[in-house]
Amino acid sequence: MAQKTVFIWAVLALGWVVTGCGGSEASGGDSTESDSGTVDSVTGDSNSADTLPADSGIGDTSSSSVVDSDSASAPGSDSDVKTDTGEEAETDTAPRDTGGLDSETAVDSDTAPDSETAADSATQSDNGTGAEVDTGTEPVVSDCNDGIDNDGDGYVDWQYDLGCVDGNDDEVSGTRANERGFTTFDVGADSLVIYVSASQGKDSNDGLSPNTPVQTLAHGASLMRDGANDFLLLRRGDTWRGESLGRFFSGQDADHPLVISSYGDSTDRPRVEINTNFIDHNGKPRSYVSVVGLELVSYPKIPNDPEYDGETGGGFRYVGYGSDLLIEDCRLVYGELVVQSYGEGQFYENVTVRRNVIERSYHIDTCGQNNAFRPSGMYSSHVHGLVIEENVFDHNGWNEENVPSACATMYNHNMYLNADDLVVRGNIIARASSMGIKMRSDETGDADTLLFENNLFVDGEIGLGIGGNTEEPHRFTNVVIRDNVFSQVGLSMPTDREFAWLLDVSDVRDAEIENNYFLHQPWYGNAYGIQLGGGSTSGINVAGNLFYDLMSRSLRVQVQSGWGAITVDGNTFVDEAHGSCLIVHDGDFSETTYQNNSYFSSESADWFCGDVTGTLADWQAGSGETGAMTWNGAFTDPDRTAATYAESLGLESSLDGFLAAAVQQSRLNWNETLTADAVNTYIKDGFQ
Ligand SMILES: [Ca+2]
Ligand SMILES: [Ca+2]
Ligand SMILES: [Ca+2]
Ligand SMILES: [Ca+2]
Repeated sequence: MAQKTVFIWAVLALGWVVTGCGGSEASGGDSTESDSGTVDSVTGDSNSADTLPADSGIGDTSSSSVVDSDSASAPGSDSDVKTDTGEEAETDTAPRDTGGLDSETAVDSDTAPDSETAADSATQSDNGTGAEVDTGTEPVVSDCNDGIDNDGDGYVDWQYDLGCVDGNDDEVSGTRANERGFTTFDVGADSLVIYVSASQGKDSNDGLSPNTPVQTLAHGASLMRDGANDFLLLRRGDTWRGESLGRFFSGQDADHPLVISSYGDSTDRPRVEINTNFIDHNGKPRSYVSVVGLELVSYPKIPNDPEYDGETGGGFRYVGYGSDLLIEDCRLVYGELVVQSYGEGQFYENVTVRRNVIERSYHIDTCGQNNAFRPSGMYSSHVHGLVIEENVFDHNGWNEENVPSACATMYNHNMYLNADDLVVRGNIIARASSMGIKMRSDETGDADTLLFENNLFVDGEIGLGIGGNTEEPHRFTNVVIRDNVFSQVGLSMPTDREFAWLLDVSDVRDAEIENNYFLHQPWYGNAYGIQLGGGSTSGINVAGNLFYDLMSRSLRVQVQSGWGAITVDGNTFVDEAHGSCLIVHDGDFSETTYQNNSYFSSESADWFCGDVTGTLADWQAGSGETGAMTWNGAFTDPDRTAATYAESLGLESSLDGFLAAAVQQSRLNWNETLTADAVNTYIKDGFQ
């Protein structure tokens, strides 16, 4: 962690500009260039959807034939995939780089040790959502562990009945609110349920019962029916290698999806070691599919794997269109989740990504800001209705600790998103190569109705960036950013560049930025809590946020002529240690209203910089702020971080220690204390 004493003046003089993905190059000092430099490649990404070559190989999208041929060709589909979506897809679709997994190694080296502990403590301490758990070691008897088919559907207990969240539940599927936040399923009267076991199955079996499972995923898939409410269940604790499902199928309708899930006595997810995408729509429509509870690891990216190459792998490549796709409770290691609408006037709609762990997507040879490879954790383009909630996105875009040439770059992120009706809620977004979330939009209104709520952003070099890439006005509209915690962005300096930007908002029309916590950035002068920039920023309400322990600038406002109606109201700005400017406001005040904010800086005189420099009195005179006051309060425990939280749970007292436990989350080993909401509540409670 470098410590910096850079003067703000220097920063200003260099004129850093936030530019989103490309913009992350800021520290180089060149904003504009970086933009344009990266823009191309970046632009390629989002445009790629449009320019993707049609699937030449596979002409028809019509239902059944496609299905057959698809699934048939699944194993061999590599060639298809590559040829079809070709180079463009690769360069463009950043996502395609689904890393492999070194799960073993990864796990060993950094994740495993703690995780065990975490898991243990978890289970003991709070796992028992039910009151029963507390009462001691006696297993609680519930419908889901009583040996009885309580709901008469032919499936017994948590091992086999998909209406069970775990052993402490009933066998009927309910709403997520009634199933502790997980998606459960009822098997339909006309559903087929196909069992697959790598360890116990034979492809000569019928696959219709847990006693007669088939062995390979491809054979299991061949028994499914396209357009049906069928279930492909993988035996938990088993491992498959080198198998994938190609394009797979569609389900019946939104309420009767086709489901890939799991069964059996183990609480370990079924593990599929892949060397290509597990599912790859590859330009075709697919709808009503739920993939639940799988571990997908790209084995050519497992450092000690005999077939290691550091390049090959995959995850989910949803490039095509369709609706009502769910990915839940999966762990994706070294791979990428891509949802990219492709096809004239065709879009993905209602895509839900929940309670997954997506970690360490990477590609070798990314050092020196090489942008030839663009692994991120998740990539989306032109999705209509995208919900991303309660996931762990950790350490995506790089894996330098385990693979020295897999360096962090400014191009790779935990999430790289374009969507309308986007909800990003309750996620842990940690240790990104560059940005926790990069929002992308190249045209006016091309990303509309975006909600970011109660996420934890930690480490990386930029928290959430909304802007960059082009200068079209109002590229982002109707944005709500509330109740998030941004803490220790810049902690590990992934790309070795000394800066930390927590939230950048540029060319946004109508945004509520409310009740967020911008915390703990004691290292760099090239830094801010929030930056408002761009040429068309308007209708922005920054209210009720807390800025604490930020070196350099808490709020940076760079007014331009196209701005309108900016309000900064009722925020608290406190720097007790770094002698910082709390607000740097460049430009006039005709479109900005400051009111009712509280301020304290350890800087002797200049609490404010930019066009009004000086004391609070100077600021009030120059900015016209009414109701401003000097903060003279005290916080109960403002130094709380993910590390101190980990310590409070009995884990290693570090961010790494916390994340090592968090990436072990799964439905059958769920620990409420390891959620973003739990960490955020703990941190926020330190500011009472
Ligand atoms: Ca039962
Ligand atoms: Ca049952
Ligand atoms: Ca239930
Ligand atoms: Ca049931």
